Amino acid sequence: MKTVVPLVALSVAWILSFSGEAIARPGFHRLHQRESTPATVCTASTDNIITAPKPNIWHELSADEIQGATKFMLERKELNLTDASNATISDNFVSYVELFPVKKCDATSFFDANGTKPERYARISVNYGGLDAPIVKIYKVGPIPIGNLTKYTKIGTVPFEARFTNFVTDLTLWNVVTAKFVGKPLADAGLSQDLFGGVYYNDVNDTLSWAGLPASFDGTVRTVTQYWSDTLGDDYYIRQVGLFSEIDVTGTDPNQWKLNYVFYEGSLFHTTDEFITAWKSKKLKIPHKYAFNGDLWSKMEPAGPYRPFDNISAPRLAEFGSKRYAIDPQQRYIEWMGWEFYVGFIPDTGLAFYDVRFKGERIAYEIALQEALASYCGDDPVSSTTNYLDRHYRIGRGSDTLVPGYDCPATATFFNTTADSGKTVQNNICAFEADSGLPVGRHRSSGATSTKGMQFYVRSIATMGNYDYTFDYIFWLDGTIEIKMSASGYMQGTWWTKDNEEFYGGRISEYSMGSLHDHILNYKIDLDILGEKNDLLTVNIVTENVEKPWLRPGETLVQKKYVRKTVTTENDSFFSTEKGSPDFTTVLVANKNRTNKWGNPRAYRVVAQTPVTNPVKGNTRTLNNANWAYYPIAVTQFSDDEHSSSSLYNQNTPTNPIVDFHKFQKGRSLIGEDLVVWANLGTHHVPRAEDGPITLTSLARGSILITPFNYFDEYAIRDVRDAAYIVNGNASLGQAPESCNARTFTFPGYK
Ligand SMILES: [Cu+2]
Repeated sequence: MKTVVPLVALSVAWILSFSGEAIARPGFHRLHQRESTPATVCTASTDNIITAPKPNIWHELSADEIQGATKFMLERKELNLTDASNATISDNFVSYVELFPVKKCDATSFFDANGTKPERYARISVNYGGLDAPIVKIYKVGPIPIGNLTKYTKIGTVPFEARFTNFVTDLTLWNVVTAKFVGKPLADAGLSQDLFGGVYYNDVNDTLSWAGLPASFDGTVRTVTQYWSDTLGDDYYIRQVGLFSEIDVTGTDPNQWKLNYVFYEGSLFHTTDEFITAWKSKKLKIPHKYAFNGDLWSKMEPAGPYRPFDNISAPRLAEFGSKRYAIDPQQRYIEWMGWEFYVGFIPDTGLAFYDVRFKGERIAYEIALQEALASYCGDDPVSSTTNYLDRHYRIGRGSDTLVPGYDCPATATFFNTTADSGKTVQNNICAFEADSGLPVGRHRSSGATSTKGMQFYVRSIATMGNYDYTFDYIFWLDGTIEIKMSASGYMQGTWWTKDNEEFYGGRISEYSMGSLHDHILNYKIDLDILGEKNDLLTVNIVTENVEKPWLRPGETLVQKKYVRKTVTTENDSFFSTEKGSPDFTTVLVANKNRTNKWGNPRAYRVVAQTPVTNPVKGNTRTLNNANWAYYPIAVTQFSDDEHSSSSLYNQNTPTNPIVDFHKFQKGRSLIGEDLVVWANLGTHHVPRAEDGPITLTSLARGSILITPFNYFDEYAIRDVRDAAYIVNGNASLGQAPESCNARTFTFPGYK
């Protein structure tokens, strides 16, 4: 047996030049070689600050830009606007301000051809509640900052009842009418105390609460379908008491609003009087009454005996002297191990990535979440109609400050963002390098090779009411990008009944159950493989039954084989899971004019690793507003007019959506064109007791891989030095042992 000791002093590291101040952007190819020295202490590492090659033109609007654009609109007397801070539902006010998407040709001209920097514009929604026929108008305002050339242009309208819920102007009134229509009559009669163990008068002594989803089918009528819970805290999502109701809140005059119904244990009542009469008559079916028994099952305080060694702090990441990545914090630009990219943050969809390059070449112009569908079912008015399109609730706005050391490693670099309100949100993006714990490449024969599977993460976590979506964008050493979503937080539960559980979910507590639902998320992946002119190739696997000369007489060979195809138009580029749909396992965006050393077109492959699709067609809540959810992968020709597969307002316009993804399928050519891949990830969430109190990320997750396919001549990790390479007992080791507690090792097995 030979003993091999680490040869740290001989290892060579690529590290960044770092003076502690801003330096010119090194670029991966400009890094200089320097001998590394072993770290002897674990000191806090510092950020390597660089200057991005160009400004981040995709950066969300700053507070100054938002305030400037809003003030500009307020000063236009002809628009007749009220300051949003004083507005009521029947006023005209600015309800949303975001960056108007940058045109791709302007961006690439600026980045690639030294063109002028694109002007910035705002997209502004104005709620016109003060009109006889209320409406939401959308304006393009700019250029900003505001100057002599700034003007506003109306670019669209949204039906008023499809607007998103304003917590000041809308929710306050809904609380008032809910108490008037439901809470007070049921409490005054003593019914709510008897059946639900509490009361709701919309005051501080309330012991019941309600939550609900505003819904409209075409933006002309607006209803709030409500489930009722106790008021223990922010866990009301799974503490239902068995009461459901629906109010009609169409229009801007609360005096016109009305109760549609209350629903209890399978019985629907059009008035509370009907409900109270049935309750008093003792004819009401009451399988069980809700009574808060002090059980805090829905809280998350740790309890129970310690697991062995759990009194000891768990291992954590450490860095030695310097981080191995560099950032321009102002431009939110990052370089790591050959990767370079800009990070955007869109108020309604969160993290987005632009000009993503690997080893100097642009791989993607844009990678960004588009929409998140959570589609439920059930035997009650809420579960059966819940189809959240979370963009409506603004995923970016829901992404709050992260917990260092827990949400992200303590070594991470944290970034702030600016919300659409203009407020700075601290540390709600983190970026860090981490060891996946899995070698990205390894083999052992007479010797051994093992390359550490380091990964670079950019993460944010959005809490969309009950749910927490962790959004990860993971960059691999080999040129792969992994898009990953992991869900946690509270399920939207419902009142448990035996019948409901039989078909629609699983019981998780004495009173409540989780409802069967799907999470499906859509991403825009605008790949540019060695230029914008690309082709869509598929490699499908079929079986053949053939005769071969080496077989015995009469014997045939059954085996699989490739069918290679160039998809020529959008008629064949919407890949679904339905029978007869083309196989989407190997979808390539390729540059046919650029081949690798072996003659194959250089390409990237998009793999929908969790190809969950919406199994429901015809549901009125998802008629045409989430058509992307039927295709794990769809590919279209790029158009600035098809910037996104969804919109802020798709939630409440299922019959006439602002964006109908099916309209992207125009039959356009995909030959030598700029291609956009729209890919889904997701999970069918079949509720289990272990989803209580909160869902865990071990199961509730999905991912998409974007990975090189004949893009290189060989694997792209040969230049990675943090690897063990052992031949004939001689070890060449990378940076791995350079740690506070370097572990020497023996390598048995040689004769
Ligand atoms: Cu779920």
